[in-house]
Amino acid sequence: DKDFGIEKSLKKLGIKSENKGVSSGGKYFAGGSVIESYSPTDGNLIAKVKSGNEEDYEKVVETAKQAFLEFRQMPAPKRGELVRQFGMKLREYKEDLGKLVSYEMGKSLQEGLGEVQEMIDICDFAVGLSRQLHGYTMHSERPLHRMYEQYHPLGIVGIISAFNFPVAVWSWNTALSWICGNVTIWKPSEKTPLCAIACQNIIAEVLKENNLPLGISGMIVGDHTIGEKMVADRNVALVSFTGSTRVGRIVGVKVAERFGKSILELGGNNAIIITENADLDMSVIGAVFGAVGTAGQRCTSTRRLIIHESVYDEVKNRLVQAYGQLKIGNPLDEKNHVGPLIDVDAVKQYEAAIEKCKKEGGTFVVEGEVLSGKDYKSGCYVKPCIAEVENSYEIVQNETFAPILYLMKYRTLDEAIAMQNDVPQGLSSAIMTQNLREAELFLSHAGSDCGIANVNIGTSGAEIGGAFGGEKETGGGRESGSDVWKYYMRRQTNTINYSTALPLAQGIKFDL
Ligand code: UN1
Repeated sequence: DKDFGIEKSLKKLGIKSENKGVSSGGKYFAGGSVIESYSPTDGNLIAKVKSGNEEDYEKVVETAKQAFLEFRQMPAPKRGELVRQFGMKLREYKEDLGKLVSYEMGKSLQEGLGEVQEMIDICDFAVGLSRQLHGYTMHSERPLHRMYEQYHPLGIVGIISAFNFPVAVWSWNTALSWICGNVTIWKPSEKTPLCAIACQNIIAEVLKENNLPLGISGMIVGDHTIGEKMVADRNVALVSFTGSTRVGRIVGVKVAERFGKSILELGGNNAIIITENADLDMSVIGAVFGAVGTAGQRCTSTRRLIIHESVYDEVKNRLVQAYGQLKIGNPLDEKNHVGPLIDVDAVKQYEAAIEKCKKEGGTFVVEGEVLSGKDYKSGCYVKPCIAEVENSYEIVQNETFAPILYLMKYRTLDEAIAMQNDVPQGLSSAIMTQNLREAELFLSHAGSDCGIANVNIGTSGAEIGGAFGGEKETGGGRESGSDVWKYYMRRQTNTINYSTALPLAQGIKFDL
């Protein structure tokens, strides 16, 4: 077995063969059961992690609460300095962390490094923001009065993240939380606990070097009982949840029940419309990367292609040809395009989806297959496949986290937009066209109903500078860029009377 330098990277990141999965700023403990992290790339055990129990959770929360009291007193630009240093550390660890992401999660090394780059970028973004947490000043209707608004930190932000972006999603939430003056507690996916520990070790260095409270960054590796505790916990002001629509529905209700805040990033069912005016070379590359990148396990993965009838056969043929050239194998080997799925459960779901698609009438133009042989001994490698379908099929209406691409045909652009919108999810969408009218209609209020709508770009690979998230069953949350920081703060309107009288608003007279 080639090692691809993994052992060295694990060592540099402070991952041992046995680890404790609960930490406040890198101070580790754990009293729960042991989770074994296997790599989907080669099926080998990477390391063990002792998970946290409910008592451990309470401890992390207590430490976070104490840390918040100190952290909120620190000026926002100084908190920005902490995030700046974190971004610098990430640059130092980029190779090692990117490699670990690739090895533990299974995405290509390029994409693993890209994920760490997203972390670095959001840090840079947040540093600038730390001096720009602006509120409005408004004119009072009363004389010698001043009115303005300000944003205050919330307290503890809970982050529940998924396996597919095991480090970046955490950093989107922490970089903003920290400059806003919040402390964070992370419950990472149980499928990628080592990536989480590595991140904790990196931020711990920065916290220690600056003599800051370790409770600023907490983490607890644990099962759903820990997630449930966090969701119900009044100490956690905001829960940022990334995962399935099924679980997100429960999280949203539970957090709302206690009038907490939530940010939900749930399933996508993203389509590219390829019009008769599309640049087909571009369309094919965009579609293939969108569908097979991260082995179809991004929330932004391209699941559906809605193709104009006049170019349908040509696009289909080009796709079949492109899929024939895909190299599937160890994602750490840079010659491969497609790595494994996360685990054998995911492989089962891939197989079930293919079967269901066939039952509903779908025809596969590129057949799916679970790969076997010495390069595929983890049992997690599958062949990306393509099926011709109707948008109304139940399987097409659902998100399957696997590289299955659905093709459908349209006649008019209105029809294509209606198909694009006619799914329960609303995350990402794209149109391939060189025609201004088509592009603008797609972006208009009568166009895509998604949180992300692109022209001549695929559905995945969003930049951190924009607000990331989607509508409908995607949950409505936004993370990362633009003015998303406002979700991480509480807003306060302040009116100050510097006159010698007490005039009431709305002209009300109240004399004693
Ligand atoms: C996710 O799949 O959870 O837009 C996030 C993208 C990445 C983020 C995806 N920047 O594909």
